[in-house]
Amino acid sequence: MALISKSFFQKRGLDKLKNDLKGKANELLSRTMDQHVTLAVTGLSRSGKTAFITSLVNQLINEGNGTKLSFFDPVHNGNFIAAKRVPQKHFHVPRFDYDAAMSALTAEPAIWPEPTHGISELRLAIRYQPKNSILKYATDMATLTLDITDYPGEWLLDLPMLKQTYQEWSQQTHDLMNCAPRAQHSESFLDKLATIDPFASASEELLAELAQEYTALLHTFRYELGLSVIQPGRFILPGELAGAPILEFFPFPAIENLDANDYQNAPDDSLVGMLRARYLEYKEQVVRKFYQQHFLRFDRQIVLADCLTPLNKGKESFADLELAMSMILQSYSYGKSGLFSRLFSPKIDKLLFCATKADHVTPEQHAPMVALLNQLIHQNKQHLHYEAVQIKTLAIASVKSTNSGVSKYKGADVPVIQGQRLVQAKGKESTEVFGQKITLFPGAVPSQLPKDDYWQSNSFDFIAFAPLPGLNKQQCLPHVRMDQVLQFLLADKMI
Ligand SMILES: Nc1nc2c(ncn2[C@@H]2O[C@H](COP(=O)(O)OP(=O)(O)OP(=O)(O)O)[C@@H](O)[C@H]2O)c(=O)[nH]1
Ligand SMILES: [Mg+2]
Repeated sequence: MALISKSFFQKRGLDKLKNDLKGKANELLSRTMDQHVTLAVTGLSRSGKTAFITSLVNQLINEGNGTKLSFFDPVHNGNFIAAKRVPQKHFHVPRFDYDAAMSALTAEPAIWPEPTHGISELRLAIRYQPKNSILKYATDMATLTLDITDYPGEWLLDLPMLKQTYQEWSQQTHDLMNCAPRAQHSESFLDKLATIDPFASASEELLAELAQEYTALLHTFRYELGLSVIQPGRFILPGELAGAPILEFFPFPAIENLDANDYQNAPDDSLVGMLRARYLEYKEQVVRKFYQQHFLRFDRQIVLADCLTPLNKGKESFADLELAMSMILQSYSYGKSGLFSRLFSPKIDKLLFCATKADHVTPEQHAPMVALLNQLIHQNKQHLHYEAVQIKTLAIASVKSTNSGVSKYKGADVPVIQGQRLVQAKGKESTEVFGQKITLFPGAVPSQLPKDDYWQSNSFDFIAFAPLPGLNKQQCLPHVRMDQVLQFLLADKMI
């Protein structure tokens, strides 16, 4: 009896040990195999970043409730289990305010989330059932940790400054300020600079005052003229640097007795010397630091572009978007000759460009929207070498605010959209005034970069809409192609 009992217990002990070991091995395997993706979302101000992240999170945590994610394989194939928000990794970075955004979109009447002015983060834990990867032998439930970072595209506009001296930057910015449509607004500021002796010792107050004027000009360029090239980007979106002296400089154009040597060697307490010092400090402490502390961590990047607003504003605004896109793309130019690869070595492996607010136009205009965005990107292709980076372009609506249909006009079928018009108070960023329900064909999107004659013969009327009424926090937000976004960005990590 004692003998039987001993071998019985020995066997049980061995089994338990085997099971424990197997469990430990599985746990270790699944822990080491647990996936992690850092997703960065950028775009110029008002391009739709907040709406995009809110919708992406909402689609994942409410999966299956309301809308379909037919093109997102993990959902389509049934291996998606659930997603939930978990505490973010970096406690020093502000939290992306998902709850405030959802409260705005589900309010009565529904409103758009407030503009945001800096970087923020949010972390999701996504549970799924591995079906094809090695993980399936270890566990029937794996976790994909998704870190999402929202940051202003304006910050990327600063990258080219890293290779410019203060003199070169001043000259380039000055040239821009002397061209339409900036010239008219810049005149009095430039006239004022012309009366100042760059070699005289300058006070902090004078610098602060002129920097404020220059910043006010940048606000006019962005929010009144609808221009995209705003440098330095932090001046209109300072984030945590608001009010810091590092943001108190401006371009000082070359004048007769100011040559390259002066720009470099003017005494530190002269106006030009102080401007030079702050410019250099800005490049090191702000621009370079952003790339080192944040940009280099990103695995995947989404660049959002609102092409419709510049089309509405006209030729100069659209040309400015073209220039801004080419500046932004320098951050993703990884070829050996690229500025970026000489300064840093990023690890982004997927790059998604989205033309946002596709619900502002009728569905058959989505293909021209994508074609236009492709042209904006690929005209710079000769300068870009995306080594090992997968690129995709899509036309999306993160939060669809119109319904599309067909209307009869003079006996013919015309595609239309219907929604509640949103009137934005002029010059203000966020004041929203609701208009009436409207049904319209807003116009055709050019599928090519518009040429000069195009602007004479075409008028666009892409209007802003309020979010649809009756949205619900527990349901998926209506969208256009967010499932394709998820498919491109996440599906390969959830197999
Ligand atoms: N119709 C429609 N409008 C949208 C959509 N996404 C954004 N918008 C509009 O674009 C505006 C700006 O969107 P946000 O998501 O706040 O843009 P942002 O890039 O975060 O802007 P900043 O925080 O100022 O940098 C919103 O207030 C809406 O009017 C969309 O999917 N459909
Ligand atoms: Mg925002």
